[in-house]
Amino acid sequence: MTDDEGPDGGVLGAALDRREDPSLLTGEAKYTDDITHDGMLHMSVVRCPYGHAKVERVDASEAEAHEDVELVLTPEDLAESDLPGTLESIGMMVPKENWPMEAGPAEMFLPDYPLLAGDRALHQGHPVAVVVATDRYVANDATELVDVEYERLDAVANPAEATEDDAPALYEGAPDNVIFDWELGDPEAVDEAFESADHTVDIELEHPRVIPDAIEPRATIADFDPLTEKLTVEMTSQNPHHHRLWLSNTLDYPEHKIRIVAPEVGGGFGVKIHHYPEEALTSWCSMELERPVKWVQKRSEAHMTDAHARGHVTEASMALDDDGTILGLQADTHAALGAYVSTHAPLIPTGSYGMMLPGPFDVPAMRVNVIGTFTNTSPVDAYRGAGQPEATFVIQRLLEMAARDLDIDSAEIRRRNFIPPEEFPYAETVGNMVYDSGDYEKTLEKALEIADYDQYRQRQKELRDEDRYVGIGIASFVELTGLGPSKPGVPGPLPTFHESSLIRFHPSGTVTAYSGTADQGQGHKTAFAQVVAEELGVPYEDVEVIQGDTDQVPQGTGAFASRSAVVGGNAMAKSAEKIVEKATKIAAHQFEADEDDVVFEDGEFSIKGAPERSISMAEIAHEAHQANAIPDGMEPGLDATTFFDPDAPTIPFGSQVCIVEVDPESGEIDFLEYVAVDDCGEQINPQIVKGQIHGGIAQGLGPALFEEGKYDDNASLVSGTLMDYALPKANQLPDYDVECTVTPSPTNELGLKGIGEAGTIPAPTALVNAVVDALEPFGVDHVELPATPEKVWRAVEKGGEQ
Ligand code: MCN
Ligand code: SMO
Repeated sequence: MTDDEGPDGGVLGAALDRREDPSLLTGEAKYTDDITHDGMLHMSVVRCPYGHAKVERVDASEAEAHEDVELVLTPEDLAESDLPGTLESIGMMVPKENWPMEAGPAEMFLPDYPLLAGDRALHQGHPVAVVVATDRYVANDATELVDVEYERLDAVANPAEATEDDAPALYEGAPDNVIFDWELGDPEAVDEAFESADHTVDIELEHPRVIPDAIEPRATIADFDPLTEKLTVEMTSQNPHHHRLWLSNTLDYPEHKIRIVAPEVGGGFGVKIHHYPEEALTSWCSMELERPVKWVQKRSEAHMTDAHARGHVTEASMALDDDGTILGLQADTHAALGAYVSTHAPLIPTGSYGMMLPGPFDVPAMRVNVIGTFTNTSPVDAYRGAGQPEATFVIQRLLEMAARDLDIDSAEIRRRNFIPPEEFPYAETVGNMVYDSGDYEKTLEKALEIADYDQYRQRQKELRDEDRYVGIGIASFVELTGLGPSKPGVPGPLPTFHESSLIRFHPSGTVTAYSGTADQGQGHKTAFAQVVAEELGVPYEDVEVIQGDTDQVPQGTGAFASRSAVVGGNAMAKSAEKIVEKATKIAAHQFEADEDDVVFEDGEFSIKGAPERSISMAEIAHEAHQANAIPDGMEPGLDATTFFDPDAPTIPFGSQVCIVEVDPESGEIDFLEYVAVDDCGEQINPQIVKGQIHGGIAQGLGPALFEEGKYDDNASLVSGTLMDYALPKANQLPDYDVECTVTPSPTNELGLKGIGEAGTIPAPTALVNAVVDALEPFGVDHVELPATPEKVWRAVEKGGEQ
């Protein structure tokens, strides 16, 4: 097998270089901010500087008087307009009886999410007004001419404190700041497990808030054409068709009159899924002015207003028998959802966290309670891993504590608890999930072998005698990927969770393939071309892939929940199958043979047993368009469209082993080894898969080591810029050894599972487990995230006192 060939000798599964890279790496690629239109204006946003404030008065007169200012929109204008003016969250769009999870929140408090704060601004950065001017700098400066009078109110940022009696309520209808109080599992079975257990462990932890930072901030150009009445919106979107529907609702404007185009998008990681005020405000301004309007977010605005992530306060415990077998698990979590309920926010701490809490383990009894709370902060929503780094942290920290107490090796306690391979396909869990396929131990064994685990355990003992502290951290995980289906009953937000594909065969035999998903750097144009080329038997170079334009692609869902390969890839394969089916009929007609006698191999049709006479797929495409020699009554052309709605999500898995040396004097952490073994089923392109795992680990280690979104007691963001928010740099991260095992998913023909988030999920846990293991001689039993040198040092000091 070379890099140009997959396991079966074809292009599917080949580790090809990504075809999109030359333009991305040479700076040729066009991002939203690279685009200009004639007569384009620029929007800038006036934002509330406080965590919580009454908006007493907005006086725009001075800004309006500026000669280069074309428009100022205030809350009064919004109230006077006939726009709905609020954003929807999926909680609003899904009737309760159709809540896409069996165990979904029974009730939710869902307030309006206004485009512009009215009488009250509920978090720092919420838009209060917008200014449109002829030039970006004038627009920015003119925001200072809008005179807003605020009265500051008490604010709360911590999700657990938000539910206390003396906390300020964000909404009258939710005096305790509770959005939902969700419980899953069997409390009685858990009580019994804890009563009968030989051993229990418990932990109180905070999973700190993470602020996502894609290289490209959010940006929008809205261009309303008064003649055609078409609104074209170029924007940084992971899911253009969803954004079209949401914008249609927010602006009360027909969906077919809106075209969303996602140009090259410089990273999304979840942030660019959601529906925010600014894209709708830009569109509204363009419709008012009948001119193109551009808005480009500044980094400090991104920190204040992009959906944040994690932000849990948790108490959890585990019951085990004395050989380390898990008997019960319980967790009580306060999850900060911010000042408004963002698009998918309720699903993250429930479906992706609560239901995934058992991880890869056979947990016989579980109870989890999640209280989603309002806080005076930016909304919290999906971000790479979405709830599962949090879930993995809880169960894998508890298991690690139990291993230490019971004096069982960290790897061994995991082996004893994994769901065994014979339970598959379709192992059912106490989280109400169905896992499709798995061989969890295999990834662990492979990771241990690569990391030379046994040798490091030995070294660890020897080095302690030299006052050197090496620690080994293991984290095994599973993940919910490949969402759908769309139909309720299985996790998956509406409006859609299926994926479309359209394959167009041109008369010359080349192909354009359209996919409903839209990438932000994941390499879909390469991967989907591999699927199409393989299935159609045409050269890879003859296939072009188009995404990210709602007027070109029939319908779509988008790139998130690591779903594009599974749902989009299989949609492609299915359209290709339809084409092969029709082409077979044409070939039979040409051969004057029975359809059943026609074989299709390596892009050539021939008659069984008579390979000397053959017709290529490209020739058939030509014939199909010529329509001279096709069966009577057959439509000309050779295109196919598919909407693929899978029956179930896919559950990839893996294990990471992190080996560090910790300096107890300074709290500094040095990486010695970092091994990740992942299983995402079959792979379309192993090089892309590895790249995804690399990026994913970095995104998990950032919040493990340094990243923390902090608000002060007034809910003012302390980490508002990259001066105060430490993104990891390449030289601070280890070299990774990345390997894969292959356990195909039975849910889809290609046998794929998602990989886009897998690296991120176990990384914080692997790191903390390693640090705690290193510091065992100091009595350290936990280090909070992020494990900064200060926290590590304090843990050593505190541990020493015990
Ligand atoms: N792939 C494959 N074989 C598989 C699975 C995936 O070859 N068995 C390939 C796919 O063809 C695709 C890539 O790996 O090129 C990732 O596929 P998938 O796991 O389906 O994820 P999506 O394409 O749906 O991307 C979303 C996912 C998520 S949810 C986040 S968050 C994240 C991630 O991708 N954001 C990213 N990786 C990112 N990578 C980049 N560069 N930028 C982001 O914003
Ligand atoms: S957080 Mo990924 O875009 O689902």
